Amino acid sequence: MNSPTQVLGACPHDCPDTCSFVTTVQDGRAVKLQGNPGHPHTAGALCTKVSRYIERNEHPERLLQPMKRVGPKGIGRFAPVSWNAALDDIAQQLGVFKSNNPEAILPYSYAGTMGLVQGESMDRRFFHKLGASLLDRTICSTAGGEALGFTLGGKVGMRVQFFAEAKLILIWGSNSIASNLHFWRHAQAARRAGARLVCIDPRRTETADKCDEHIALLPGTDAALAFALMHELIVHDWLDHDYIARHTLGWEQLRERALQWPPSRAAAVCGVPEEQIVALARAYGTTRPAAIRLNYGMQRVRGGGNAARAIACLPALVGAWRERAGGLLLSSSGLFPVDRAALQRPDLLAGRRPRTINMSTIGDALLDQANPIHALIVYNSNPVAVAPDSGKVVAGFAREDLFTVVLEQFQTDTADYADYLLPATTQLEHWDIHTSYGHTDVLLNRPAVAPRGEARSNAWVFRELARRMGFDEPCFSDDDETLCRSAFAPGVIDVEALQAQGFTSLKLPEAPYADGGFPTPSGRCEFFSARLAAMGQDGLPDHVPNHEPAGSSTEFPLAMISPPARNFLNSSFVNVKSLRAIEGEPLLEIHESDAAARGIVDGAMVRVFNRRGEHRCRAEISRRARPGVVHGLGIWWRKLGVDGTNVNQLTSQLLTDIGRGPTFYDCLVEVAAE
Ligand SMILES: Nc1nc2c(c(=O)[nH]1)N[C@H]1C(S)=C(S)[C@@H](COP(=O)(O)OP(=O)(O)OC[C@H]3O[C@@H](n4cnc5c(=O)[nH]c(N)nc54)[C@H](O)[C@@H]3O)O[C@H]1N2
Ligand SMILES: Nc1nc2c(c(=O)[nH]1)N[C@H]1C(S)=C(S)[C@@H](COP(=O)(O)OP(=O)(O)OC[C@H]3O[C@@H](n4cnc5c(=O)[nH]c(N)nc54)[C@H](O)[C@@H]3O)O[C@H]1N2
Ligand SMILES: [Mo]
Repeated sequence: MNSPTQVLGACPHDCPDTCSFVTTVQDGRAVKLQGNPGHPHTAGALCTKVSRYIERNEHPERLLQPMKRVGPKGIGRFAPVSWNAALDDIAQQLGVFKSNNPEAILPYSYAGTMGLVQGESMDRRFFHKLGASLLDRTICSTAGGEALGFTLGGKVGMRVQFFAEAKLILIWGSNSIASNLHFWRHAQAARRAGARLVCIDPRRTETADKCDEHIALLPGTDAALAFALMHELIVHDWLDHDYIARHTLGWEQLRERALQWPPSRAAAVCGVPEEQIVALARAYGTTRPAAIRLNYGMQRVRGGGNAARAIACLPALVGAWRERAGGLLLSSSGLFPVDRAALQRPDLLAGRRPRTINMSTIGDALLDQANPIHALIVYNSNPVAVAPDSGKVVAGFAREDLFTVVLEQFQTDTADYADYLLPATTQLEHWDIHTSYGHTDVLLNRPAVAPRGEARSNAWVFRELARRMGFDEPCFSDDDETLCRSAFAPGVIDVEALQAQGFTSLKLPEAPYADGGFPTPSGRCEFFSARLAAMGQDGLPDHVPNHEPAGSSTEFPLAMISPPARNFLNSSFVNVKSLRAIEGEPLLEIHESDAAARGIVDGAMVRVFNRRGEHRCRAEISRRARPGVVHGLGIWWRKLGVDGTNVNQLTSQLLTDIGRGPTFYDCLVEVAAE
C-alpha cells in the first residue's frame, strides 16, 4: 500500500458557498473528502450533500460508457457504443444540420458544475464556431442579477465575512441553513455578538426558526414590503441625507413613490401584520451596521426584478454602505475579472448573430414549428426535471425528429430522452477553476482520481467534436489545464497562491461603497435608472404583482412555492440513497386550516393541480406553511415521483419583469385529497 496523498479541489455545485475541499487518495481511490481547514470561508466544514461526494462519485449507477438509444424516445433504453463511433456519428449529423441551418442546433447547459472550464469554455468555442443558436441562461438568477445591475451597477455588494460584525441582518428570500450554510456561520457569529436576525420568507424554514423574527409574507410581495420600509424611513427621518445627496440618483422620484406605501397598505398586500412592518422599519432605520442578505428565492416571481431593485435602494437610504458590515449582498460574482472572451471566444462567431433561445421557455421553444430546433446538446443540466411547465418540456424532448445528445454523470430524466448519452467525469476526475457568487476567492480543482470507466470531461468531448468537424483554430486544441490558465489574464490573480493552497482571494476594499463609486453609469446608486427608462420600462422600482397573485382565483386558491430541499442540490443528489433517505419522498407542506378545509389529513396522498397539469404526492400538515401558501419541495427526479411527475408539472413559462427569468414561485394551484 502506498501512503495516502491529499489533493485540493473545489466544490463544483451551484451554491454560493463554493467550498474548498481536500480529497485523500489511497492507491488511486478517493477514501476521504473533507472541507479545507485552510480556506477561511469553508473553515473545514462541508454540507451534508457534498460530504457524500465520494458516494456520488462511486455510485453504482454512474454512466461509464457512451451509449446509443434503442427503442422509443424517453423510455431510457440504450446500447453501448465506442467513443469513436458515437463522436463520428454526432459530428456527421451536426455537420448536416450546420450546412442547412446551424441555428437549428441548440446547446442547453446550466450550472451542474460552476467550473469555468467544464461549464463555459470549449463548449462555447465549439458552438460559436458552429453558429448554433445562443442560449439565454436565465433559469436561476437573471431577474435579480440584472435588476441589481440597474441599481448598483452589477452583481456586487458586501463581503460576506463582514456580516459577522453587523448588528441587524435581514435574511431576505433565502433559507441560508439549507442553501448557504457558510454564510449562516457569519450570521450566527453576529447573533452571538448581539445582532438581531430577521427572516423574510413565506415559509417558516429552518433558518426562520433560528432567527429572532420571521416575516411570513405572501410570495411576490417583497417590493411592497420594501416600499413600506422606505415610507417609514422617510416619515421618521431615519435617512442619511448626506449619503443620499452625494451617492444616489432619483431620490425625489423614489421618495414620492415610497410615500404611497404606508405600512397598512403593504400589510394588506403582503398578508402580514402592520406592526411587524413598522417594527422592522424602526430596527432598520435605527440600527448600525445593518446588512441585508438578499437571495434569489425572492426573484422567482413576475415582479422579481423590481423587488430586487426596491430592496437594493434601502442601504443607500440609511447610509449602511458606509461601514464594512453594512449594505447588501445578493451575488458577488460580478467582482471577479474573468477573461470570458479568452475562455469562450465569441470572435469565432465571425460576425454572425444567431438567434437566442431562452432556456426558461425550452418547452415552448421545442414545440415551436415555425422556428424549429432540430438538434439539442445538453450538458450540466437536467431540464426535463428543472425547467418550468414540464408537460411541454417533456412533449418537446419526446419529439422523434429531435436529435438529442446528453453529457451526464447519471441517467437523469433528461438522459432518458437522449439519442446519444455520453458519460461525464465528476469533480474528482477533472481539472477546473472556480469563482463564487457568495464569496470573493478563486479556487482551483485538481483531479484526484482517474475517470471511472470511459467517462470524459465536457471540454474533452467538445474538443473531439471540433476536431471531427474540421475546426482547426489552435484554440480547439487547448487542454483542460491550459483552459484553467486562460480564465484570468496574466497578473490578475495570484497564481502561485492558487496552486499552493487551492484558493486565492481577490484584492478588494472592505467597504466598497463607503464613499459611493458604484459601477453604474452615474457612479451612484441609481434609484432611477435612465437605462431602464430608455428601454421603455419604469425607471423607478415598483411593486409588480404576480402573474398569479395569491387569492386572485377561486378555482386555484393556493399559492405554491417550490424551494430547494436541504439534502438535494436542485435535481442533483436525488439519486444518492443516503440523502434521498433523509428527504423521504416528494412532499407538499400545507397549513392545517387549508388541509382541514379540504379534508386532508397528515400523510394523505393528494392531487396538486392547475390548468397546466397535475402532480401527486404526500401532504404534510406543517407549521412551516402559512395559510394560503403550499410548498412542494424540489427538485425530485420525475421518475422517482409517484406518477412520474414533479412540481414543475405545475409551474408556468411566464417570465419576470426584468431579466427574462422563470417564475417558479408565482404559481396558483388547488389541492385535493385522493
Ligand atoms: N441544499 C441546497 N442548497 C442550494 C440549492 C439546493 O437546491 N439545495 N440550490 C442552489 C441554487 S441553484 C441557488 S440559486 C441557491 C438559491 O439560494 P436562495 O435563493 O437563497 O434559495 P433558497 O435558500 O432556496 O431560498 C429560497 C427561499 O425563498 C423563499 N421564497 C419563495 N418565494 C419567496 C418570495 O416571494 N419572497 C421571499 N422573500 N421569499 C420567497 C422560499 O420559501 C425559500 O425559503 O441555493 C443554492 N443552494
Ligand atoms: N420548481 C422549481 N424548479 C427549479 C428551481 C426551484 O427552486 N423550483 N430552481 C431553479 C434553479 S435556481 C436552478 S439553478 C435550476 C438548476 O437546474 P440544473 O442546472 O439543471 O441543475 P441540476 O438539476 O442540479 O442538474 C445539473 C446536472 O448536471 C450534471 N453534471 C454535474 N457536473 C457535470 C459535469 O461536469 N459534466 C456534465 N456533463 N454534467 C454534469 C449533474 O449530474 C446534474 O444532473 O433549476 C431551477 N428549477
Ligand atoms: Mo439556481
